[in-house]
Amino acid sequence: MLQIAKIIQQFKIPGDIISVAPLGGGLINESFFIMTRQAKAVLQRINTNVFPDPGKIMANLRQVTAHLARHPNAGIRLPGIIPARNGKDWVADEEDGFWRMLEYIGHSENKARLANLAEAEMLGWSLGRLHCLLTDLAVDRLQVTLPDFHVTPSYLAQLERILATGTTLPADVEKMIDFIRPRRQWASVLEIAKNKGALPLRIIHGDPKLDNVLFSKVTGQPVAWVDLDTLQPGLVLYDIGDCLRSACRGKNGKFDLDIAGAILKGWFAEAKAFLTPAECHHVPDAIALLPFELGIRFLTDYLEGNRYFKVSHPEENLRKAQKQFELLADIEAQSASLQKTWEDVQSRS
Ligand code: GN1
Ligand code: MG
Repeated sequence: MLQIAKIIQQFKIPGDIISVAPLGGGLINESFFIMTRQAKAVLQRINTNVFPDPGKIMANLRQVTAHLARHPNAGIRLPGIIPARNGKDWVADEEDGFWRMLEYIGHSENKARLANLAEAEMLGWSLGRLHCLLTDLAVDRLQVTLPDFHVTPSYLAQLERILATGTTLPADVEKMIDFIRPRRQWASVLEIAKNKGALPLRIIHGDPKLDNVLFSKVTGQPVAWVDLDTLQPGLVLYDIGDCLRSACRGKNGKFDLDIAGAILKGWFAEAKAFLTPAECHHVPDAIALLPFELGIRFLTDYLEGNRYFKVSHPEENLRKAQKQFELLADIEAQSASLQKTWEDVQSRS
């Protein structure tokens, strides 16, 4: 049986443990909020089925936190690493798995939903700021923690392998497959451009969804990005697509174009310093592609028996896939307005 106190004691956190509580709703890793008499911290067990070599995650995190710490006016930060007593950044063994401890960023909160356009603009700014700060750290200094993450055609190929086995599918799955089919060619749009050398590899967050940014409870401003396991080389377009995917879905399930415009405005205020014309050109594709990709990932996991994402009931991945495809359908319905919004953001900035 896992004794969490035994794990905590292996990290350089001072004071006796007062409490340990589960933290956040992540679908991959396990996170705990730790309080001792003298300190607070976040303890996480990395899912080694998803991340086969978590040492790479920690090496990337160490480099990036050190890099940001050198910027006098960074404006945004990442949680620091609390080292282990063994001299490394983590503890690991066969039985209990791979654990790391990170700084708890106090007086801050994450948001399930944005309250207004000002918050949306700040969210966009905080992502653009992170991207901008990372442009002067050479991309080849970072290791790949999760190969082919956000390579949509790879997820599509995985789904097609399952379908090729000829299993009988329920009607709602058939409907989703019918939705996916006409979009298969388009799903390679970013990969084709990347492989032609038209889109540069940059250091990206990889999972910059709304609830991975912490806002200060004092100033209301974004202060830190968390969930850094996919901080690795990739396309910056994956990040802006994923940010809008997570933050622009309104209560009615529709894509909120005003929120999208505000996020893009905040992001571009920083990102215009480095974005290439080809990257700018593909922003609308990325906004549509990320919900498509996540829908495919949820659906595939459902068909494979819910092995990747944590679920609390067997149909959860299927319902989540449906929501992503509905979001994409609405993005497509508003594509002309989205294009115009993005053009306005670029010309007004
Ligand atoms: C996973 O565990 P969590 O929620 O931070 C996933 C993301 C998805 C997200 C959907 C490594 O992140 O790509 O967007 O679920 N992370 C990984 O909720 O697969
Ligand atoms: Mg994550």
